[in-house]
Amino acid sequence: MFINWKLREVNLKIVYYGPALSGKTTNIEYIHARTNPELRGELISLKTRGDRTLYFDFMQLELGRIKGLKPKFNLYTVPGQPCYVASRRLVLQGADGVVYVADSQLNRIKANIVALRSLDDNLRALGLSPMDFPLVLQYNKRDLPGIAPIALLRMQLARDGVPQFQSVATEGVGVLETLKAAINMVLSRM
Ligand SMILES: Nc1nc2c(ncn2[C@@H]2O[C@H](COP(=O)(O)OP(=O)(O)OP(=O)(O)O)[C@@H](O)[C@H]2O)c(=O)[nH]1
Ligand SMILES: [Mg+2]
Repeated sequence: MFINWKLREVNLKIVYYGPALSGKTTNIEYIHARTNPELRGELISLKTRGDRTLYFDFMQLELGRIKGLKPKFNLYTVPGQPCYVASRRLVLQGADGVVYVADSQLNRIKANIVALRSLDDNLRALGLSPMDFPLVLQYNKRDLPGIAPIALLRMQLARDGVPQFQSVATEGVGVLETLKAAINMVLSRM
């Protein structure tokens, strides 16, 4: 969180985290396409030739004033491919909340767990406590065949009190609901 008292602006950072190809960039692309252009900035995506996130995606979203302050949300995605571990830690720096995007496919269960553990490790490395860090869980790709039942995903990924959403990011299902939950969580902390 960064407050510019002169402009009465509060900058808050929400990071979309998760295993490779789980749909983090798709979430942010949908948010960008669906929000009022007057309230959001450009979508900046640094991609490889194969459309994979190289460093991060970024967009800024404004909300109306709250108690005289203007909150600005900086939305980032991390690159999910295992080799970009250093980038993930850098992007996570200064985060006020995380949306963890899980891939519902049965063959991605292990990747989901590994990525969630790496999120905890990275938070700890930044001096934060994973257990009470603002987190929203999204179970994405609910449209595909061969997906794990929600109960199984919950058992493996969820923690007490963490808001959870099912989504089909490619169709925008559940995307804005997830974002709203993350925004509310971060604002209530503030
Ligand atoms: N069927 C289906 N495909 C999806 C869904 N969400 C994302 N995808 C597809 O999954 C692929 C990966 O999506 P991305 O959003 O690029 O994934 P990412 O998590 O940003 O991947 P990295 O940047 O490499 O970590 C793309 O082909 C998307 O179109 C979904 O809900 N359903
Ligand atoms: Mg991406």
